[in-house]
Amino acid sequence: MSSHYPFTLLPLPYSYEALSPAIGEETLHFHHDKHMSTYVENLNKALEAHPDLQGLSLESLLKKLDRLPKDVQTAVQNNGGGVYNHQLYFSTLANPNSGTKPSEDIKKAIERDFGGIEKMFEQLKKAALGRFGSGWAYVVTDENGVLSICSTANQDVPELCSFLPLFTVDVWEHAYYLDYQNRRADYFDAFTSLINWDAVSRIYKERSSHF
Ligand code: MN3
Repeated sequence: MSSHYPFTLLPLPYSYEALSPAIGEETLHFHHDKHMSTYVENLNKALEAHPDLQGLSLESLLKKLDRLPKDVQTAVQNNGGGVYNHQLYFSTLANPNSGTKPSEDIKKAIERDFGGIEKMFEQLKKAALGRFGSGWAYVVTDENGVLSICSTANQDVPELCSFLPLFTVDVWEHAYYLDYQNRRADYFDAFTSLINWDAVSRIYKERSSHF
């Protein structure tokens, strides 16, 4: 994605079949090419009349949400958040056979803060299933590298509560309905096999370099 307006839709970093059967080809086409694409378009539309905001990165826009002009605030919250969340979601998934591995640093942090990967997924699942309606559940780090679970409604982002996300599960129905209908728990269980640990470890390292 370009770093500021006009934002563009990044292609998926894998083929549309890559996550099948956990997440099917048709779901990925709709989710990426239609849903995510609409957030990008609507974010650009919202910024069209605000040349003063057009040089800002997506993270900067979201961080200064409270100080944005009223007529653009909700549009940036919903569509900017939509772009941010989907970018994170799609870029931290991979085919389960691609052999990605958690780094030693993140492995240690997961052990220390959750008691292991399975326990981390148990807590993330609780947040994902507990989110009423549409939203997201994340594994996040704080400024000291301590990991925890966070959940947001709609397209809100964890930056709004000063957490730095490492990866996320989209629990909007559009993310799983074609494959799982109402079975959000089954979608979640399949999702855990798709984590791109190389990407997540890289993000943790980037976040950690600011600590
Ligand atoms: Mn989605």
